[in-house]
Amino acid sequence: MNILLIYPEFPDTFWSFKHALKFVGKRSALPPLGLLTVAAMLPQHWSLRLVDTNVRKLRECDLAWADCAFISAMVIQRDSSRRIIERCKQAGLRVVAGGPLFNSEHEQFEAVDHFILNEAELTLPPFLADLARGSPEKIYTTGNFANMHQTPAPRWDLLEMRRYATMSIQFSRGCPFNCDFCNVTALFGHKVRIKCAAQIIVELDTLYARGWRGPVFFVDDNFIGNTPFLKRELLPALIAWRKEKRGNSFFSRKHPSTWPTIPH
Ligand code: B12
Repeated sequence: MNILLIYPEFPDTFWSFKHALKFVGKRSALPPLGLLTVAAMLPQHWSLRLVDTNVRKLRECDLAWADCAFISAMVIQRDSSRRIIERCKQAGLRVVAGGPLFNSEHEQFEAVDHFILNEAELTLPPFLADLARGSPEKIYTTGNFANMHQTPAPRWDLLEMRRYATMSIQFSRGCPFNCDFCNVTALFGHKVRIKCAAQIIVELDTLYARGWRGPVFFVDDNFIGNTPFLKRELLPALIAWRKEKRGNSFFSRKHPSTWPTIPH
């Protein structure tokens, strides 16, 4: 099975950094980490091709090659998602969609064949099993949260890394707090779920081995949500990792969606 993993284009907003990126010779700020993570959960004998339309165009030959399209998007990519879904359907592809946009409003996308909602660690395996049996359903969803110890390392080999300003790693999901300006807990829950330090080191080693020398963004909802683990295990592991390496800096976030006054 030939799978096209497609990331729709961002509109020209502040957070797309479109104009600033030209100064550093990059096409996009960050990779589509959701799609790269989902790619690592797909059967190994499937052929995968990533098209991040922020980096390059979706070509007719991509569509002709594929049997099926996997699309991920945020709400801000709504319009470009619609255009891509239409092209995929015209090309006769089966369309599978997941990620924040479809978690928020899947009912707005009638043309999509299958929605894999919430965390793919939980909802993708039943879809793949049903697909193998020849009877996949329209919607896969769950009220549970995934154990991140089972989250595979992203498929960095699918990415044209040099096109991006920053690489990203996700260490945890969820946040223990209840801030009225943020919807992270509604999406990912109050319990902070974490990867173990060894998983993070494998991800960093892979990025380094593939030649990445640049910033690494920890995209966590709240990087300091599990302070004891951070102090005891992750930070010492990161400090030790960096001692032997050159060229990588780390940063974590105060997410823009928690700054309600910033235009987008
Ligand atoms: C990194 C990040 C960014 C980066 C860009 C990332 C990129 N790829 O280019 C930056 C900092 C630029 C950014 C900006 C914005 N962001 Co942002 N961002 C994130 C963040 C923190 C991490 C995303 C990530 O890498 N996650 C890790 C991956 C592994 O998780 P995932 O994508 O959810 O994927 C999992 C599942 O969703 C599923 N899945 C995902 N895709 C698919 C596809 C298929 C086919 C399948 C089967 C499954 C599947 O499987 C994965 C594994 O479980 C999330 C919060 C979060 N915790 O996810 C917010 C988040 C995605 N952002 C959000 C928002 C609102 C924004 C802004 C609009 C903020 C603003 N006020 O301007 C801007 C818009 C950007 C723009 N260009 O205009 C919202 C989206 C809400 C929504 N319903 O769309 C989120 C969820 C944060 C929130 N508080 O609600 N963002």
